[in-house]
Amino acid sequence: MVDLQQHPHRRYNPLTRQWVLVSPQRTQRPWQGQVEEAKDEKILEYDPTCYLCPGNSRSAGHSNPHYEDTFVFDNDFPALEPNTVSHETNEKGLLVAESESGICRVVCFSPRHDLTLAGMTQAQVRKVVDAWASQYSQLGSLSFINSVQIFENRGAMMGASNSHPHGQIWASSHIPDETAKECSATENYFRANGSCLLCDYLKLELSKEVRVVCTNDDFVAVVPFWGIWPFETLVIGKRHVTGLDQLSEGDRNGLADILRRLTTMYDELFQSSFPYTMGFHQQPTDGTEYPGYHLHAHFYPPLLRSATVRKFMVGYELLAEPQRDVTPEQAAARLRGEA
Ligand code: H2U
Ligand code: ZN
Repeated sequence: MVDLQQHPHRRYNPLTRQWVLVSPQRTQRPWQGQVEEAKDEKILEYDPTCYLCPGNSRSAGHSNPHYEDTFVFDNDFPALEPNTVSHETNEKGLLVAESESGICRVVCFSPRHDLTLAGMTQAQVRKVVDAWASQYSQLGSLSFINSVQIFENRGAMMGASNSHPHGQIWASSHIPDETAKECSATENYFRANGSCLLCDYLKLELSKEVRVVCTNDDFVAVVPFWGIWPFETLVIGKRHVTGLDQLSEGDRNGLADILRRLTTMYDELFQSSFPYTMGFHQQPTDGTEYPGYHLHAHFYPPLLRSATVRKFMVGYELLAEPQRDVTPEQAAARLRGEA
């Protein structure tokens, strides 16, 4: 086997059926590009100007209750609306459009303005897991909702508008592209092999250990073999379930534990509140069974080599395919605090 830590090569992502170019020989190159300002501002426990803190008012005259753990509300500026005008456009297969309807919600993880998932207790994160699971079931059971995307944008670098710990849910009538890509790849794999792609992948990763970042009895976090972002991770359940709604009590505690531990490892890596987008991929809620679909979460942090140097998807990556220098194996070792 050729040493993948030495030579440029491509890796295949079986979930999306796309490739990534890996160039480990480039990690030594000097950095003269943009450097972000390191911000170390003091965040208050309660911010009277925050639109997510308990008791405060939001836009459109709504005010938040004095909530004690999580709080979910309909986004006041939703990207999707339940009652859109239904339409379809198709001119020669070139000018194609269709209406899209849906529901957008905001999930406050904690009444405390200054916390992050890493700083919350396992019991507090468990409440967030419960809120996500219940939203998935609730929204997914609506006849016009066929896919539920739960996500968190953490940090100004990722476009989060507010440091209060919160995430979003966009539930839509159509199955969006990333979910659809994964669905078709995992269902094809299931039909061809009679087993689940992520169950099989997890067995391989647990036997090799090199890309594993942390584990508990129920979940594993790995830097995927095919990751695009330098410190991208995938959180995979050890048991095959298709959505958060199917997690047992024990699994939910396990998920809360691994989310806390992983986000703590991220913060420790560059001694800062690590920015990322994270989100869950779950079975579509269109009434079809997807036996090959395995619940998982992706973490996509934008940092390249330190808290102040970020990765941009530009040039070759926009025009040809994504590329990385630090290998997934090196990134996993750094996240484990070994390198
Ligand atoms: P982000 O920080 O990821 O942008 O999420 C905050 C969301 O909160 C955003 O989608 C919504 C924005 O539309 N929001 C409200 O629903 N009400 C408000 O009063 C302000 C912001
Ligand atoms: Zn707040």
